[in-house]
Amino acid sequence: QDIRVGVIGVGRMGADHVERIARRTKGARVSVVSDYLRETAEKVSATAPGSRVVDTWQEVVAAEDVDAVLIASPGQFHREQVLACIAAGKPVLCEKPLAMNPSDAYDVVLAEREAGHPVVSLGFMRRFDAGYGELKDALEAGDLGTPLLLNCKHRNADVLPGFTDTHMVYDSAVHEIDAISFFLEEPAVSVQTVMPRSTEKAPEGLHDPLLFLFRTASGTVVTDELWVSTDAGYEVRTELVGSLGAATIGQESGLVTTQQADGRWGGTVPADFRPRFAAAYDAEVQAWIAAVADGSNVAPRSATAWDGYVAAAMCEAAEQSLTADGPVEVTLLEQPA
Ligand code: ISE
Repeated sequence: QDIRVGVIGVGRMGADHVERIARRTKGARVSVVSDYLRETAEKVSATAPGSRVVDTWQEVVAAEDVDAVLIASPGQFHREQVLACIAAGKPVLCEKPLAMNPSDAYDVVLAEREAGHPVVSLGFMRRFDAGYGELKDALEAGDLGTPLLLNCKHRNADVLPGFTDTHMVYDSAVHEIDAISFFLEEPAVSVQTVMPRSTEKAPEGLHDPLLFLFRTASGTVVTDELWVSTDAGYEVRTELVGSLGAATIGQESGLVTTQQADGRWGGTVPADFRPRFAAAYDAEVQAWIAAVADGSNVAPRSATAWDGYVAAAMCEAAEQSLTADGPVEVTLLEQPA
């Protein structure tokens, strides 16, 4: 019996997930979709045979033909929608971020705690990227020794209109912020912003590029260089410098060609996160469906509601550090038992 998935929000990311579940995910199908633009929902539903459209996200959560919910709406709606899934007892995979502030994220942690069993998976897809997995394995095996530095670069060709410094933190840097939890298994205790002058292509309200410096309690330093209006393409590189050696992932490794005509040598850069992390998204959703099917609801290595809260707490400090003189402390509430 296939897991029937209801999808809330079928813009760029949600439509990509619908296509994935309809075509490639084993043991699942899309049963219901909604979007604040009904027309968009209808278009996307037409690509997933057997799915139907409803007007509101509440109807997706309540639908009898929905066993599990995938949320791909904008971040500011996540708290309310995830809380509704918990209340309905339906496993949910929510796209990052869990919330746009730590207090909203903590509400989700507490509600899941009340429910008494795991319900919430958080869509930090990089945890399912092959390179991320290899680096994690190398760290766990002790091959790299003690982590000293984690150097991250995150570049986008462009961003949607209205993208501000706050989005840079909660939408973009949040990926590296989760990488801190994933690789180092401890949150940052402080964060500092370093602001180079901005590119002339930076949209209004955005400092671009931006550099964040994080420090963990045990003394690892994390550098996160963000540049989201490169015009070039999507690039994510991560280097872990350990006491026994350094390891780098995310180097472009696709087809490299020699262009005889103009004397160029090289490859291409993916346009955005969909092609770059296609395999990671596939693996993430497949692992989630397997976890829903076996009743554990949250796949091994998946980010949890707690990871989402910790990320939000680090994001809050990162956002404050945009206008602070020195490092800003990260404060964390206690993890409920
Ligand atoms: C977007 O929301 C993502 O999640 C992408 O991975 C990131 O590169 C981009 O900057 C965000 O806006």
